[in-house]
Amino acid sequence: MDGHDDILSRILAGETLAIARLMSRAEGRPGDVADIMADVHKNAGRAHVIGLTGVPGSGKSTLVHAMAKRFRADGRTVGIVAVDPSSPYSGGAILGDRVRMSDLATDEGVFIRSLATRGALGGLARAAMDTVDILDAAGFDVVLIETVGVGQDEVDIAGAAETVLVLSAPGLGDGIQAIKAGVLEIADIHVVSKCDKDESSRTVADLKSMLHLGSTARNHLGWEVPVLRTSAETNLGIDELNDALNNHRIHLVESGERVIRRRQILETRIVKTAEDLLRQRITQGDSMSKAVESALAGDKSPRQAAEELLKTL
Ligand SMILES: Nc1nc2c(ncn2[C@@H]2O[C@H](COP(=O)(O)OP(=O)(O)OP(=O)(O)O)[C@@H](O)[C@H]2O)c(=O)[nH]1
Ligand SMILES: [Mg+2]
Repeated sequence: MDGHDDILSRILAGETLAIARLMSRAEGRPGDVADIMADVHKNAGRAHVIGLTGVPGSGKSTLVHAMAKRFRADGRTVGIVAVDPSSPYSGGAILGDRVRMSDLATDEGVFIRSLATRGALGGLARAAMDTVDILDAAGFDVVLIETVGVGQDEVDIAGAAETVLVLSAPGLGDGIQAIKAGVLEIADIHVVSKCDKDESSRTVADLKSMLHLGSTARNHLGWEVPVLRTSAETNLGIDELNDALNNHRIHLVESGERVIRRRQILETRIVKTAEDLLRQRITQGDSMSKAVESALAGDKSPRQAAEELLKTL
């Protein structure tokens, strides 16, 4: 059994095996690694954490790949957290991601981790954020998180990044409309992918008019949310996206928004983790079955039973 200090120093030194092992433990049995994760968290905070979300098939993985290559060209190391969508229609994409990512897989400066959604048990957001912390503490310069912009958890995960990219693509059933309400608003940078396709000008125009109409959920303190066009096929817009990401980071620091953002991110993490812990506690033991029995017998309403259950904690 490795000692705590030994694991920590191996993580901080960026040792691949130690990183992968801690990720697995943090994902599966977070309670067992709470102390080490606390030290990992203390050592995190240097990486540029970028969240990328968009509807299934919008080109997220392809763009992540192109961005990772661009960062590597500047000598920056990259951690990638791919949150696999649980939706059945995207089931095939997981293998596709692996194949597409494979030329990065042999690069020592890139670490790719796929996280599986774990259905009703939840805990995905917590696990994703712990994974980001590990990569950050291990010294990766940029950490990219890819999530599908469909489930609330997935949107929250992408939203809990310093810089949030929302991807739209032409030809995906009225692309812009298909994206979950509220997702467009979390963007610091909008990207329209697949701009090698003719219909993409239409998508850009639709997006711009929607952004013009809607209010933004975030106070960006002077940051103008750009709408960028990319094509992973022709490499169009990848340099511009890289510039925008760098500019956004500078903006965060100079405007003071970074502190506000960190506060929001921590709040999300604490709420998500508290939800996890609470769910675990109320479903363990026999208090739950007692609560169900009392509701079934008509002695208590579901709400009264729930309140009673919380009192037993
Ligand atoms: N023409 C064109 N096709 C693209 C581009 N980017 C991605 N695609 C294609 O779009 C499809 C989906 O790309 P992915 O990168 O897997 O999309 P995703 O958003 O990660 O998909 P999920 O993970 O399943 O949600 C693939 O067939 C890609 O080859 C692009 O810039 N131009
Ligand atoms: Mg993908």
